[in-house]
Order: sequence, then C-alpha cells, then structure tokens
Amino acid sequence: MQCDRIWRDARLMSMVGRDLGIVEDGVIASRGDRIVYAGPASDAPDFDAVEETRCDGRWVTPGLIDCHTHLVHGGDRSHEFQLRLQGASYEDIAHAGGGIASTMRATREAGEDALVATALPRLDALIGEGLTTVEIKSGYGLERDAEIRMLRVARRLGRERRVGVVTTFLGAHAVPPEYAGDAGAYVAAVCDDMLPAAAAEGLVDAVDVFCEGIGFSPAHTERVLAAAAALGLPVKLHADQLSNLGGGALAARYGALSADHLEYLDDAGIAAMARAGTVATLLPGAFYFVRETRLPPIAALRAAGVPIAIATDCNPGTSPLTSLLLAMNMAATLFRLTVDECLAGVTRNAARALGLAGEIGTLDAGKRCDLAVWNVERPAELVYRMGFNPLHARVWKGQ
Ligand code: DI6
Ligand code: FE
Repeated sequence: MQCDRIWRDARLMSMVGRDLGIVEDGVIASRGDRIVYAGPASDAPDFDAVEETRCDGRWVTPGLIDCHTHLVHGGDRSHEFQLRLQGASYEDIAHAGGGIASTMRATREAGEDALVATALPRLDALIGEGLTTVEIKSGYGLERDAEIRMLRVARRLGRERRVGVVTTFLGAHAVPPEYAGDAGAYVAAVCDDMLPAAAAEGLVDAVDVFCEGIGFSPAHTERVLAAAAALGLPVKLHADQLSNLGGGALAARYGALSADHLEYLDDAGIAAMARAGTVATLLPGAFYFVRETRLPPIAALRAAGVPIAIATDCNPGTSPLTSLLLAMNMAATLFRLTVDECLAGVTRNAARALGLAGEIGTLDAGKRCDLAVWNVERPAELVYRMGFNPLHARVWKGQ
C-alpha cells in the first residue's frame, strides 16, 4: 500500500476509545495530510512509503489542542498582578477601570502587525510543546473594527505558523466605556452589527460570551447566543466561573460545544450539559492565578459522563499561561484529574470542544496527521513534570 510517510517503532497513545488507547509496537502511516493507518505493527498493511521515520520506541500522541485561549491581545497586566499581590481583588481592579478594559485600550491602540508580533512568542511557546491546533478568541476590541482586527490577526497566525487556528468571536466579553451603564445597547450592537460583520468576512468559527456578574447577565447572554444560532454559528460560554448564574444550563440549552471554567456549576447545569453533549472545559491556570478556592464539580461531571477538556485560557488578566503541559499538571494537582483524563482533555475532548472530533484529537485512520513525539518513559510523565518540555518532534498535517 502506497503512503507518503511512515513512523515505525512507536508506542502510541492513540486516545481512541475511553482511555489512552495504548499500542505498544505501533505504526502510523500518512498520505497527504491524513492518517491512513495507526495501530499495531503486526496488523499493518505492507506499506511502500516515500519517507520513513524510526521513533526508537518513543511515545506518540495526537498533536495537542488548546481549545480556549485569548492569545491575541495588546499589552500585559503585570502591574495589576502587583496590585493583587498587595491585596486588591480581580473584581476590585475591574471595577476601577482596569482588568479587561485596560487590555481593551492596549489592543485598540495596537495595529495588526503589532498584535501578530506580540502573539507569536506565546503561540511559539505552545507549539514548542507539541500543540497543533489552537482556539483564539476576540474580546479585547469591544468595537466592530477592533474585534475584526483581532480575528484577522488570529487567522494570520495560522498562516505564519504551521498550526491549525480556530477563531471565536467574544464581542460580549465586557461592556466597553462607550456603553457604560447600558449593557443592553452594547449587546444590541454585538448582535446586530459586530457579529454579523465579522461573520460576513468568514472570521468566526464560533461565538462565546462572558456570562458573569462582571460580564453579561444570562438574559443578555441569551440574546447573543440566539444571534449566533440565527447565523448558524456554534456557541460556547464562559460560565459559572466566579458565581452561579446558571451558565452551564444556558449553554446546554443552546447546544453549546462547551461551557468553560465551571467552578460554580450546579447539579442542574451538569445534568443539562450531559444531555446536550456539551464539553466541560476546565481552566486550571485561571483557578490558580486568581487563587480560586472553589473547585469545579469534578466528581459529579465524571459521574454524569460529561466529557472534560483542559485548556490554558491564555489571557493577560487571569491566566498568563502558555503551557498545556503545565495546564495538565495543574488539572491533576489542583482538580485531581487522572492522567488519562488530563491527556484526553488536551486531545480527544479538546477536539470535541471545538466541534472537530471527526477531524483531530485521536490517532485514527481518516484523521488529520497531527502528531507529537515525546521523550518520556510512560504517559504519566507528560502530566507529572513542571516546567520541563520532553517534546522530541511535532508533525502537522503529515509534515
Ligand atoms: N474569563 C477569564 O478568566 C478571562 N476572561 C473571561 O471571560 C479574563 C480576561 C481578562 O481579565 O483579561
Ligand atoms: Fe477565557
């Protein structure tokens, strides 16, 4: 059988099925950007490959997927970090005109090239750890042109680097100063002007809302979700992060791909998400950075069979994190996720949170040939180390 590339002598974490899908003596073959075979060497067809790579017994996983980031933004918030070290809370800072509004100002001032230049080092850090797909949100422009610029930058990052980029419109991230005190008017602008304009340019793969006391009420959130649905766009939600507003259940009602954060998610929300097949995306970097003490309801999510994804939430205010490996370690240590759950969270379930379960996230014939090859002895080592990168090689679309 003809193929372009073959990887032999690999130990596979295929992530097919419910666990790690381990294959001890494995082979992967690709044609074009697709996997044509991934499985035991003993069952492999007789391949005639243009190029052959010996993995010398190394572990191979699907390329890692970060399904929730705010990677594109101007400036940083290290000064607010210092204020928080002196006792100010995230909400105090937000109410004093800092927080998302301060990143909004820096993002509006930055041109497209500057936004690309500041995002690239963050993207490169993720890629350097085996990332092959990243979701990138808007949400720091908070006006039509600046939101569109952020999404254009996100698309451009996908041309500057060999990586898949999935965009999310998050115009409803905060009420900008022009609409202070009139969230309803801003939501109308989001629904009637900003979102349709961004979608018309093909810049929107999904729509997200920050449903929170310091963000948007459930009623306003629902207007944005309905506008997205009317445009045929999938939705997701920042839900139940700092308080319980029923965000998980609201997300489920709109068939959301994912509901994210979820520290305050309640039983009704869990049941609704389970029924809707909505992924629970956990963001342990934000939990750590804001020193949250309330844990997401892991045991109940597990019991209900809600798929769990893990992401960096890379953003300047609450999670300046550019390591999915560290996010996995935090999910294990802080949330007590198992090694299998952590690895599924950055592969199979992250793919599902992006609506790409048929395309990426497992080593399976027909999927995109996105691989990470690791210098580790066993799977747990990928979750166990902190600040050490054992990546040996990364393959995107078969190359
Ligand atoms: N939740 C978060 O944790 C971030 N956005 C959101 O909706 C925080 C964004 C920021 O503070 O800049
Ligand atoms: Fe976020």
